[in-house]
Amino acid sequence: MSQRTFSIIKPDAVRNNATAAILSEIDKAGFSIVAIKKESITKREAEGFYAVHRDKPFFAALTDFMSSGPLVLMVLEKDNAIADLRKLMGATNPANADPGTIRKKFAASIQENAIHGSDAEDTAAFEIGYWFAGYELI
Ligand code: FUP
Repeated sequence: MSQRTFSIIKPDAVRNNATAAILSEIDKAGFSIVAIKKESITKREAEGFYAVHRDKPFFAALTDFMSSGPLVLMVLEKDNAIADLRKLMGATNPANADPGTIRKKFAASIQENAIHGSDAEDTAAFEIGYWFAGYELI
């Protein structure tokens, strides 16, 4: 059944001019783009987005990184979108990512790992609503 997920092309990938190549991978994998916008986010916005990680040792560095430059926020749609995007992304640490995945191809480290994708239906709903208004999702 058709499903929506939320994704970010992170600041490292945007800085490395990998945005178009990553969008091409997403397109080839059969996703349609429901909404897309390039933005620079504040540290406070990054902290709200990653609030589930607020007690982790990497929280400060992660939110500094996410607010360090422009990124691309997207809502993507296809059958089984959440699991299929996670598969296409590869493991959080690119060193452990399978060949052919986006993180294997474009990411440099566990923190600067090129792409975000929601990990479940409830987080997808929270994340889409955090970054997009209803009128942007028609
Ligand atoms: P993922 O769902 O694959 O993005 O991974 P997590 O939700 O576990 O982590 C969210 C983000 O925190 C990662 F994308 C990168 C960052 N992170 C670190 O910087 N260091 C870590 O040890 C783990 C995660």
